[in-house]
Amino acid sequence: MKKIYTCFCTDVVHEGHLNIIRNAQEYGRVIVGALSDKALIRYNRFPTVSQEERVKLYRSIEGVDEVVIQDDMLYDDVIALIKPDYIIHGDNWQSGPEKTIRDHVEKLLKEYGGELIDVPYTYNEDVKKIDLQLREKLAMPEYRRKRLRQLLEMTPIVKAMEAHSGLTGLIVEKTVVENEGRLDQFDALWISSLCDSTAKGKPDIELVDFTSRLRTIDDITEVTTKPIIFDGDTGGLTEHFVYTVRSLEKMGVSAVIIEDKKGLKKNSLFGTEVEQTQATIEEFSAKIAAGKKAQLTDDFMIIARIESLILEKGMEDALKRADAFVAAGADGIMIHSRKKDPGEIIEFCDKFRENNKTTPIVVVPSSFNTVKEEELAEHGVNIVIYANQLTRSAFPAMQQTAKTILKNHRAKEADDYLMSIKDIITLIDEI
Ligand code: SPV
Ligand code: MG
Repeated sequence: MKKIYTCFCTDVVHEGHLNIIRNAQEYGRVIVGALSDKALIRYNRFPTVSQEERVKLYRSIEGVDEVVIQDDMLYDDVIALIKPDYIIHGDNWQSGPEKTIRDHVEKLLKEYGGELIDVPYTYNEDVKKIDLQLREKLAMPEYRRKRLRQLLEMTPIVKAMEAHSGLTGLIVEKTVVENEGRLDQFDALWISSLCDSTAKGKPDIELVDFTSRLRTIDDITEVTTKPIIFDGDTGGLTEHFVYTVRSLEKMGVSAVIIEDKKGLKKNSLFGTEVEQTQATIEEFSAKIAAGKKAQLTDDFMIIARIESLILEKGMEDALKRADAFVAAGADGIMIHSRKKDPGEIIEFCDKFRENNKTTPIVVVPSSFNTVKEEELAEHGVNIVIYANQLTRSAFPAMQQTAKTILKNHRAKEADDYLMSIKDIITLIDEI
């Protein structure tokens, strides 16, 4: 009997999937691949049900003979294992980023005379509604909050990108690229104090108050589903920080990162060029412990950021603080550096990992930007944050447009830098 294979990554079976199975049954024995969590988070959106539940769900579909796990978005392994005579898929993958996966499948099938069948993709009001409901579920605070911890279990390195508005949030949420035949996307959003302040034309000195920063989070949570890591600066007074923790938890934020500085905080990338004071280990440990005591869910993470390398206090001081902050209850350690060379960051990670294999390490490679995610992961880094690149790329583009219009006394010459009016007015999906 001939074998026909399809790969599903859905959490809810709708008419479209049933249509694929109905069509498949005409060709032979129907094998469904359940895309694994690890592959799914790069290919599609985060699952709302577990891998095991998806397998169970697909098994229950009438007409499905077997369900296997597809552990990679590329089909090489399943094709080698199953050698299906046919692969069937909705024709929506004939264009867009998924086309690269389709092209690869077509090539693999050709090698042994297999055949690719595209069936018309089903998209009607019911399917649209299911899609929106799943998105909505992902965006809900109780689901979103725990997602950072879930991602840490699923992927070698969580990739977070800066957002400071609804629009930048959408860019982080929706940008998908094709890279060496696979799709890739960001996992999480970083709400940077630098970029949140800069967007308001204010310096990064904890001047933008917490109420305003909460508004930024609101704008972003309204239009996105990915987990949020909030830059909490110094955390402020311990007596205030405990309230901050509660507010962030309630909003569905996954983690706050607070840095071990006190007094007037300046941006770390100034380093020792400006006066900045580090809190003592005891002071900062007490703040972490108070925050941990205040939090109500197990999902939320308080990550301690160590400024010893920034303030040139040495590696030993950084490592001593890391151990102390973990002992005080920190759920992760962020180590920062403003050196161009990643050497001191790598050294810290290696030394910290000698005695601590599990506490997540976070890095922000703004200065040491030559190092790749894979290398950081090899040294035990779990979260990489691209902290300010969207802001820094938007600013020169806007400035160039402003200058061009001023010089020419009209806007025509700026056309080349601009997206079309049609594109901007249709940029945001309407319900
Ligand atoms: C931020 O993005 O606001 C940060 C990272 O805190 S850094 O600007 O490098 O200090
Ligand atoms: Mg900051």
